[in-house]
Amino acid sequence: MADYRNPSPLARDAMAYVLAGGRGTRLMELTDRRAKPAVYFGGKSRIIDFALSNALNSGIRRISVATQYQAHSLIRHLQRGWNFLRTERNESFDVLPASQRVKEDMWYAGTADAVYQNMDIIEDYGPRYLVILAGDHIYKMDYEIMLRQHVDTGADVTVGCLEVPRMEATAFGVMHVDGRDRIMDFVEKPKDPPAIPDKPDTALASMGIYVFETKFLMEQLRRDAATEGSSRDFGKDIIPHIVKNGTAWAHRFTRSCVRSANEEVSYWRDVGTVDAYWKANIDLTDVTPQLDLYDRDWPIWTYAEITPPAKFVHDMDGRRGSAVSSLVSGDCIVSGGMLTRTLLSTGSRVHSYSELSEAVVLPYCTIGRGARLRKVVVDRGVNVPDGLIVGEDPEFDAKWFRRTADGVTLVTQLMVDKYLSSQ
Ligand code: ADQ
Ligand code: ADP
Repeated sequence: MADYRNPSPLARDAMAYVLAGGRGTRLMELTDRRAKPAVYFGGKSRIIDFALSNALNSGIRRISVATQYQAHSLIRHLQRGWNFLRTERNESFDVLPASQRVKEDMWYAGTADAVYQNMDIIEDYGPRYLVILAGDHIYKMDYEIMLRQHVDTGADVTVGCLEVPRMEATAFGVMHVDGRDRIMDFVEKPKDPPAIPDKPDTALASMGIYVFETKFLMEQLRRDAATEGSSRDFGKDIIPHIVKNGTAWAHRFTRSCVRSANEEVSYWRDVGTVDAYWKANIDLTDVTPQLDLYDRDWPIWTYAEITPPAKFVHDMDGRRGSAVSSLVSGDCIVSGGMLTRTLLSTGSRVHSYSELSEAVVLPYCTIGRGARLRKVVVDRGVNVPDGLIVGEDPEFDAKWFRRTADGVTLVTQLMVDKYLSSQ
């Protein structure tokens, strides 16, 4: 972990620029009204808290967040939870919504444009390095180590990367590196991803994390903005251009990327689909999950309301009102009901004779008497009616709710309302 008494000169000279404008369509109704980075994760946090906490824990004290799609709840979260960085301490925190800058009617065309349109704001602060981050991944990473590598190699750009199964690499930028990890070739989302030599089933994928010297990036953004036909995107335009015409190095995401890591393995998840999202949340209920949220050396900061403690009350038979292998947040009352491998976010109520197993329940839900929910994601604020059973009859689940190929059912209030009005 970065030493706060002696902050590293590289991190102190860097700005983290978080791209948080993406829609995340594969999360279906979870991102109908909020951007993917604002989706809740792990009971108390939102997805963007991971990138922001990484920046903070790495010693970075200048942070900007570019927002676009359905930004309201994201901006509200950032203002409530992350607005503590102070100009008078040479710190800064800026939320940069699209369509306020270059031209009033212009949204960010691509990820590079989301930086280009705010060049003047960045240059005003004058950070020497820019750490460009995606706001929609779950991981812990010390960007100071990446900055150090960037300076040591003298690269024009350093790209964070990890090994993924080759067939999953179609969703990523895929690179080919030489023996010293200099990037020789980079293709964005290839249909037939090239394998790592000697590892035919594996490809080296970009994490969408880049380190640049600010001056160099600004030159590239100006050049790209003047290039006919560019989509103004890091993965499609900026990075391939630098790989061809400059020096690009890969920074490998391994366990040693977090100096304090308690984890046995390096953990990084996209949680871009309902299945991946459900699984990553439920994995937290393992006895020793791969992602340790209780790691005091690498805290995941968030905005969280001050709440009374979670409370468990037994039902009339004196049997239920319990949780095993479960995470229960503040202001939850389990008055009867049994939770197994379940994650209950802030402010939920679980009533008598209900049973929840492998359920991810977002904040402020009510689970009615006798409801049985298995392998579900319940959106924020859903009133699950008494006696509703989800996760036992695939046909019923698919008819009224959103059932995935892996058998996870997503339940929103709109779906519940439709079901109830049909009864
Ligand atoms: P993608 O997964 O396609 O590829 P992209 O849609 O470019 O990701 O979004 C990257 C980040 O920028 C996300 O955090 C998203 O929320 C945000 N974003 C998207 N459009 C934006 C906009 N117009 N304004 C502001 N923010 C925006 C990228 C790279 C790949 C790499 C993967 C890793 O292009 O090379 O492999 O990320 O996930
Ligand atoms: P969060 O992401 O904090 O959970 P909500 O789920 O409450 O936020 O709402 C997500 C977004 O949808 C917010 O921007 C909120 O203002 C908006 N919203 C919530 N309910 C409605 C509604 N009934 N009609 C229109 N917008 C809504």
